[in-house]
Amino acid sequence: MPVLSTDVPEITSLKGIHLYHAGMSNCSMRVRLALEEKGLEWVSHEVDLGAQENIQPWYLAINPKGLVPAIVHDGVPVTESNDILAYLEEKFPEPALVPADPTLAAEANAWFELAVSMHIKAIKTWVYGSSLGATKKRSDMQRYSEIQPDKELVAFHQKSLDGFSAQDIETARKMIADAFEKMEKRLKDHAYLVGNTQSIADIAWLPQYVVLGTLGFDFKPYPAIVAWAKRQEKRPAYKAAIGDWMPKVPGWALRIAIKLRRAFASLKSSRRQSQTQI
Ligand SMILES: N[C@@H](CCC(=O)N[C@@H](CS)C(=O)NCC(=O)O)C(=O)O
Repeated sequence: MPVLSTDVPEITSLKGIHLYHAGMSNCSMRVRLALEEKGLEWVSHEVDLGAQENIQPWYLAINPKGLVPAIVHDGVPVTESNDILAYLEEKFPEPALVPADPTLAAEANAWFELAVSMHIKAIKTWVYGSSLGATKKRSDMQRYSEIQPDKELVAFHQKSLDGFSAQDIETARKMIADAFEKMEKRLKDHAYLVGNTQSIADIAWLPQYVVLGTLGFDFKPYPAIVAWAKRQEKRPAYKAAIGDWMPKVPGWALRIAIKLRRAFASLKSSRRQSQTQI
């Protein structure tokens, strides 16, 4: 489990739970949901990914991979959303988010692992390829590739700058659709993904629904997932963990704003290119 050791006084002196996160980051949403479901107090530190704050030295001292989320609990940094949830479960077992029954616990972990395993190849590829576009600048890539030990992530960001192919995006969509079909089957006659209570399985997947839905993924084929998400949105944890961190405009307006931003950026870059060619 990435519980990291550090001797940086600004980190070791922190008391309580400090969360380093970003509003629309689905991995951050998971940790916020777990903290809220467990009724824990936490101090928010928003990390501006657009401004590359995540690869500044002060943040790399907390998470050497430069990724959100991370927590610092009583001076100890813990990274990776699945490991943070396991850590919180161990330190704050009530209310339990991992079922006591070992078979159900294995099922819940399998749902969580499925979400983690699809993060780059499916979720991020669909989100950035079909909607957001690149969030790094070409000039950031040299430094990023030097500090980022996860080479899949480096390749991902390079590809988001070079452009995903239609095939990449379709493969991602298909992987997501396969997972949602599995969820739809389960949720047709069950209130939760595992057992009869909220678990890390629901916490792993609700953020995917929220982010993909906001960016225009088609949920019409999945009425049971939509009904589950509506129930999830009524939980007291939802507002503090997700609702309060979402853009204050409806999804359709956000999608138009993203398209305009991308069109403007590509116009600027083609003007720059034609100026250098003259
Ligand atoms: N495996 C990590 C993935 C975390 C991750 O990819 N976070 C994204 C936001 S959702 C991030 O920090 N991206 C910044 C970057 O790639 O530079 C986890 O589960 O916590």
